[in-house]
Amino acid sequence: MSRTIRIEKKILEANNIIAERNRKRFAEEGIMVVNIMSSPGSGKTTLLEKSIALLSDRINIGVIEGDIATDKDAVRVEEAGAKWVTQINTGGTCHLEAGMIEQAMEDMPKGLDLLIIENIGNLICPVGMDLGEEIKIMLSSITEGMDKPKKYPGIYRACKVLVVNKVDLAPMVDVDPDALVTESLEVNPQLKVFKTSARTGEGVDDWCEWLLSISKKG
Ligand SMILES: Nc1nc2c(ncn2[C@@H]2O[C@H](COP(=O)(O)OP(=O)(O)O)[C@@H](O)[C@H]2O)c(=O)[nH]1
Ligand SMILES: [Mg+2]
Repeated sequence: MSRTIRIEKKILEANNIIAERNRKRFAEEGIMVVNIMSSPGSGKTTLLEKSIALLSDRINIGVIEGDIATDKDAVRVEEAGAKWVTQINTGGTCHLEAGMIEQAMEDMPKGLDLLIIENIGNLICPVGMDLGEEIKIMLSSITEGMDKPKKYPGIYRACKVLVVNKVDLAPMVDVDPDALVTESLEVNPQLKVFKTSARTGEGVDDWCEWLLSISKKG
């Protein structure tokens, strides 16, 4: 039992060393880096497509896509206008690690203002893995139900920002977006909150203004 804990600690320590190297490089190049986490299907890539389309003539956005398999998300954000995109396929690993980001950045061009990392869809495993990012963002779709903030408190506590997505589906799924925000704030009162529909575009302007404000040119 104690041996398992030691191994896990070692993995995290090794990850943290690389995360610090990544953080140093981001600071030297003046790139704002955000790490977006959520369940699979909550709308991360759709929100990114919409945001990149709105912001790509104002700032240079790079994206690192994390998935178990395929380059489908990389293709989507590239078509939306991202300046630089790399797809990581973990082959089964349920989270991104700092070493994967370091490797993905080998051909990263200079001059990016904002680097967005889309993590593997998972509410547990990515939480403890520092990638060297500045801000962790959580996307929560109202279709996941009201109980997720209390059931998965770790990810809500690790993040500075919460995006409640798919608000257009509120009447269909019987979840009040404002009530979900209240539940989330009970777990982490510090969360900065956006409510969006990546389908209709509701709330996406506010979210994009914030992305612009945190980016190098904001
Ligand atoms: N109705 C509705 N559907 C959405 C919204 N955002 C994403 N979707 C849909 O949800 C599905 C999963 O979206 P995707 O962006 O691939 O999720 P990801 O796995 O988190 O990257 C797709 O069918 C999207 O069209 C939204 O705000 N409203
Ligand atoms: Mg995706």
